[in-house]
Amino acid sequence: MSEQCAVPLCLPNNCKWDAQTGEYSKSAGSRESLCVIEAAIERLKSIKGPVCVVSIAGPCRKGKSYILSKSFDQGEVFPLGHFLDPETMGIWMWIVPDKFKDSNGKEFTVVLLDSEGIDAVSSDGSDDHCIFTLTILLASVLIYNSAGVPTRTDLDGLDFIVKLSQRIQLRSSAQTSDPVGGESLQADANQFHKTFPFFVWLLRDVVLSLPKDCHSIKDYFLTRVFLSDPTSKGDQSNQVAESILNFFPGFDAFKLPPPSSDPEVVLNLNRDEVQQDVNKSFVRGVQEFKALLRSKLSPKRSFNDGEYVTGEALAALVNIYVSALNTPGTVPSVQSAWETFVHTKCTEAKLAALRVYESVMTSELDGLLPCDSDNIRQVQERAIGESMRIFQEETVGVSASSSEKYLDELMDSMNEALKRWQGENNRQTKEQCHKLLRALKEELLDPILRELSGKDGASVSFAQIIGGYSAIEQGFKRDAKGAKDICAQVFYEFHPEMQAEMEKHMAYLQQLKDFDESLAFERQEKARQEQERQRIEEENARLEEERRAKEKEMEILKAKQEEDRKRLEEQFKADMEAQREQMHNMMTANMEELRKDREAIVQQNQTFKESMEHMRQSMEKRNDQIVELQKQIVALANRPPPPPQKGGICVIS
Ligand SMILES: Nc1nc2c(ncn2[C@@H]2O[C@H](COP(=O)(O)OP(=O)(O)OP(=O)(O)O)[C@@H](O)[C@H]2O)c(=O)[nH]1
Ligand SMILES: [Mg+2]
Repeated sequence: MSEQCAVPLCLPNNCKWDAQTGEYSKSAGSRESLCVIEAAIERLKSIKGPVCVVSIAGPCRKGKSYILSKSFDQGEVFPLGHFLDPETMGIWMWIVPDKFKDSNGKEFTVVLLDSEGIDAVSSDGSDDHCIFTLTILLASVLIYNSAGVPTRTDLDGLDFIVKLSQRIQLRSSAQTSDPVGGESLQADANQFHKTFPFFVWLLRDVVLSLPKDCHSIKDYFLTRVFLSDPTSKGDQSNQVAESILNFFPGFDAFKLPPPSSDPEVVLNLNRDEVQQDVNKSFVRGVQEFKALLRSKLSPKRSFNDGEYVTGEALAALVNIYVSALNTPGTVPSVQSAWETFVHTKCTEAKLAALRVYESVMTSELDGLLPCDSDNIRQVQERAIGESMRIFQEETVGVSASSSEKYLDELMDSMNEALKRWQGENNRQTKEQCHKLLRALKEELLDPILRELSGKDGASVSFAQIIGGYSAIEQGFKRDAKGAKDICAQVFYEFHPEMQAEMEKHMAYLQQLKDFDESLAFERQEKARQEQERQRIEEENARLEEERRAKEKEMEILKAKQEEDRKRLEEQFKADMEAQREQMHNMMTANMEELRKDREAIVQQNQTFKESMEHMRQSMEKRNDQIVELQKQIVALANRPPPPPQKGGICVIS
């Protein structure tokens, strides 16, 4: 299969495409459903950044495939038909290799979708507009391509545009009281412009000039073709015109002259040998159309304000939408499709990030336990850094508010994992410390104690016993490995064992001339204080680590929110501009009522303010958590030392 050719993104069930050879054929069966082509999905998934989808639709055999590839200088990526039968079936896809940039300098990829003629299936005897519906759902810019300048009556045939309001649902049924019913769908229709593509009507083979009072073909559309007639309210043509201006966020029109009067040239428009015979006005027109399209390109928006669609997201949406279109009685929902994608993507990103965390922890701590808790924390910090990087990379396009929940879950899982690592480290520390203490005691104190209970017991001095104890303490400090607080705890807990031992020799001890009870007590008290000091230090370090991890999480969210804010502002500005333009279009087309409705919607539009407020609140919440941790750290550091314990008679313990 040639890499220089478009691939089908989805085909009717009665069409076949061989991924190996690129061969495409139509079988005799009837058309019942749409099939998504995995090879195209794979290509889409490889685009990690935002995409702008330019789709073309319109009647059969009107040069759609030609103009779509020509508009992006892509050669003959979409096969042209030279016969009367429709050539393109389903939706074919080509990813433009050059990168484009939006007004913020953010790169995006242009995906071209060439669709079958609107009337291609009616020749099969069915009224199936699934392909058109899918094209609308996927596009950022829709080129509606038709021959000649339509008259008002020609609009009558475009009822599939009016029917979009029954074929697409904006919000998920959870948010509407009447899932597929009329009312909620009507309410949706008023908001379609939030996710629908920009509508460009491209007229081919236009030879006639514009009337004097029209500055442009768009002006002609608004004042002639779309002009609302109050006496024929509810007419099909009125409804089509209103739907175009109401559902789509923007409208423009462009006309192209015929490429040539010579049928041979027209038929072979892509061949080098006919290029000198192509009308210059056509070539110029194509260049101007290219420029018009360029001005409309921007990353595809998702259902949620401030989020955009990546190649990967588009691949997921294709699958979700096609599955809805194939299910009788189901209307594809823009919101639930996006929510499904966000949930799947963020869950995958969380799991991938957690795997990275585990692998860093395991590889760096393998064979290192028992070790100082600080070592574990340092590894933990590196592992969190790596894991967050993955999470951020995997969730591009998804806003901070949508990904926050999953990031919190990821942090919780990593904290749980840290506790497990620390628990294991504490266990191993304890085990080793016990072993060490026993060995030290056996070596350094037991011989003295044996002597004490022997026949020469009287020759033992209390200083000797204290010396043995000090030697154990030094040996322990030198050789104990692991969590410091646990070492100190084990050392302190070792005293009762010693005490029991000492009590056996009490009678002898009290006879020793240099026996000093308070000195013995001091030793125990020192061990207790050391244990407490280490415990506080550990608690302090733990809180400090928690604070750093929270800060890291906050950094990620801040970076995401900063991007969201920029994008929201940009989208809001573009929205306002588009709304104004579209209201102006409505006014020109005499659709005063529609214009007023739109104005009311614009005035109610709180999303920008709400999103900003949500961002501010979530930042504040995290800031508060960090401040609280900081307070706990200070409080812990300033805690007065615990009072000495009043114990009974102690010897060494
Ligand atoms: N008259 C005319 N013919 C054109 C124009 N542009 C391309 N063609 C020719 O029209 C024929 C069909 O072109 P396609 O691009 O395959 O048309 P299409 O709309 O994609 O056709 P289907 O996929 O079958 O719906 C080819 O022979 C083209 O060379 C144009 O502006 N005017
Ligand atoms: Mg075609």
